[in-house]
This record gives sequence, C-alpha cells and structure tokens, in this order.
Amino acid sequence: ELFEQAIVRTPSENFADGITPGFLGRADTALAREQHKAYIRALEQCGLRVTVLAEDNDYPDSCFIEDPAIVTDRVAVIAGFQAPSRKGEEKKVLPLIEKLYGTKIEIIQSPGTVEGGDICQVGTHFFIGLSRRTNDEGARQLSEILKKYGFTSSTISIRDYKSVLHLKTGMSYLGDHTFISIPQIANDPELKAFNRIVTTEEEGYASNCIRINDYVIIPQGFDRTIEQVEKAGFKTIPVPMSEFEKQDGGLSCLSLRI
Ligand code: CIR
Repeated sequence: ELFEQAIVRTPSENFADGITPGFLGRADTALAREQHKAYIRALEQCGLRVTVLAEDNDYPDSCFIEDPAIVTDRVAVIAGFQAPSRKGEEKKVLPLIEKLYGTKIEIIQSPGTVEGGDICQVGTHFFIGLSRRTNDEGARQLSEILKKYGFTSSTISIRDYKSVLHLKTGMSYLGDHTFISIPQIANDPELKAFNRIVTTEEEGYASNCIRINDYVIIPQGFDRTIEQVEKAGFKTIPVPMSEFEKQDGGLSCLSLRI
C-alpha cells in the first residue's frame, strides 16, 4: 500500500500531564518537540506530504493523533474515546477529516468505544484490538461500518496483557505478509498465516513501527529489533521516541497516514 500524506499534531505545552503509567519518569516537553520534528523529517524522507496541526493545550495527549480517527482509502471513522481526559479530541480533528473525506465519515456511538491505536489494517482486512480502551460494542460498530465499505475485520484481544495499551502497542503490519510483534501476540491464531518477526520482551516497544512506502520507521535504540527487521529485507529509519514512550505512546500513534 502506498501512502501520500500524513497528519501530525505538535506536542502541547502540557504534554507531560497526559496519561502515563509513570514507570519511565516525567516527560520533557522540549525534547518531545525535538523528537517530533525528527519524526516529521522521517515521514518526509518516506515521500509523504505532512500536515502539522497546531498544538492543543486542552488535550495533553493530543499529539497521539492516530487515536481519534481511523482513516482508510474509502472512509474515515471518528473514534470514541474510553479515556476520560481524551474525550473530545475527536471533535478537534473533525474539520480536517471533513475536508478530506466529505460525507464519507462514520462515527462510533456511545456506549461504544474505539481508539485508533487498536486498529491494524492489512490490505482490505482490519484487525480490531479488544483492549481496555476499545470495548466489544465499539468493535461491533466498527466492523459493521467496515463491512459497509467492503472491508473485512476480526478481533484480537489484548486485555490479558496488562502492559499493552493498544493493539498496535504490541504489533504492526509491515506489508509483504509480515508482522512484527511482542512474544505474547505472535502466537495469536489470527496471525498464523503471516511471517512474523518477534521482538524480545525487553524490546517490545519497537514492535510499534510503521511501514511507509519503501521504509520502516522504528524507535531508535532497539538495536536487536532493528537488525531483525533489516534482516527480513526492510530498510529502516530509526527515530528517537523516549519522551513519547514515557507517555505510553507508540510511534504509529503520532500520525494519521493516508
Ligand atoms: C494515552 O494513554 O491515551 C496516551 N498517553 C498514549 C496514547 C498512545 N496511543 C497509541 O499508542 N495508539
């Protein structure tokens, strides 16, 4: 699949006040902004046109712009947040989504919740993560919507994996029939038919990476995983992610890719 453009949002002044498990210490907003710039450069290196939305201090987690919407080549789905402090972020991306998708927009309705980080596209199929953030009703609504637009879907539950926030926190599709995932998810029956690159426990964070056109953008410093991905035949662009990792945010989370 070819991508042409990406949407990102600059980390806000109060970025460090977002939801975090706290294990890795307090995030440094200035550094997060530096890292965000490097991320944009990596997207551009992959050939994407990048739209940078202004920081939004109403929502400290708003740079994680993958969560409020699910974008496809046929329809955009406005997500429904489970996380109370993030409810409303979806309204902030709506104007831009309307500009891009016109009437081809669907909305997850309460009590359904779906966060974009739980959605993993593989061609015309979508894996929907059942997580602490995406509930069964949200998944049901999303699968109906996808069906209406000619897509198929299935679910993968990550609710037993306490440290995994969203499905894509622990796995990514790299194209060419290949997944990368943390050890727990690698054995899920849904992934059986694919080639799998499995990270070590220690390098699980690097299982969230993104294939864009000819490259895989992947967190810097996860050398074993980067080597595995390169060995599998992919070209990598490592980018620094430490401040986003502190906020439980994955690399995919920082952009919407269309
Ligand atoms: C949150 O807990 O919602 C944010 N601190 C991080 C969201 C990261 N989203 C993602 O990896 N898809």
